Amino acid sequence: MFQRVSEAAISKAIVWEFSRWFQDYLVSDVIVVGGGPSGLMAAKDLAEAGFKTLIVESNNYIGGGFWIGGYLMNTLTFRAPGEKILEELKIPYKEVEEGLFVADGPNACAKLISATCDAGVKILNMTKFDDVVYRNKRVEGVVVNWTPVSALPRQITCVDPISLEAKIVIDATGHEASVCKSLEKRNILKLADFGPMDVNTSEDLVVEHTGQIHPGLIVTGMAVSTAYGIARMGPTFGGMLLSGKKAASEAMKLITSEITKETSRIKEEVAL
Ligand code: 48H
Repeated sequence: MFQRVSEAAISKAIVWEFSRWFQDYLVSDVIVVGGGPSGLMAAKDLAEAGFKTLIVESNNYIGGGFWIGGYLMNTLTFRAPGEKILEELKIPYKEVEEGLFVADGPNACAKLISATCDAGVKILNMTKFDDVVYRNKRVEGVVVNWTPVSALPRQITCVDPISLEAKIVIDATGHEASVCKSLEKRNILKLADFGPMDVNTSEDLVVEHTGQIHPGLIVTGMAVSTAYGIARMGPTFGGMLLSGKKAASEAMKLITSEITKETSRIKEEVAL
């Protein structure tokens, strides 16, 4: 029934295809660290707009906290206007009271991941953010290693990481805010910690504060709460999706304005 191929041909297909696209993405327009709802949303919008976008995710699976809602119950909640994004992603939902919606976690997460992949985003899973590439007082990439390396016994962990470059890095690592923390460690940024639960203030503030936190670095999703000391919102996800959308549009603005500046610089140089 199946085509006869050699075992080596299968190995060659994997190595050839992976190294082909990986080499291409050693330099991207945007690197999104963390593949939860905010990171996926940001990456999807960026790739749809034609930006070369790579997600770095430490887990084997992407989706973060979007597979499961609260208390290990896989029903997700969204407050209006979050349902507009569910419609955009063709995720079925129900209104349970005015402006409060529920959706099935596995279906919602699978649809968001599928839309992200269809948009052309490349994904490095089992890859852990370790540090930033920092030049000219701005973030210009990430230093990564395979996740299992961090689980190796200390005496055999002398495995150096590698670097990936980008015009913009987005910290979408959730509560950890790992990229922001790597700058805090060097006294480049001062972070707060997320505040206690208050859903009615938190989601608006998260979206409001989503944006560039340091040259070259945008923060989105729950990492925004950690960075700015905003109240947590519990298992409700409209804020994460809208924050991801805003992160994408901020990244596009920054990249476009850099291109405009560079073009005028070249024009001036040619005119001289
Ligand atoms: C690579 C990493 C690293 C690393 C982490 O937690 P997430 O789902 O993040 P958000 O911000 O998109 O969504 C938050 C939401 O799920 C949530 O927890 C809410 C709303 N909580 C409210 C509350 O009150 O608690 O996803 C983050 C992703 C995960 O997939 C991690 O594995 C990944 O980032 N990640 N990837 N390198 N160092 N650290």
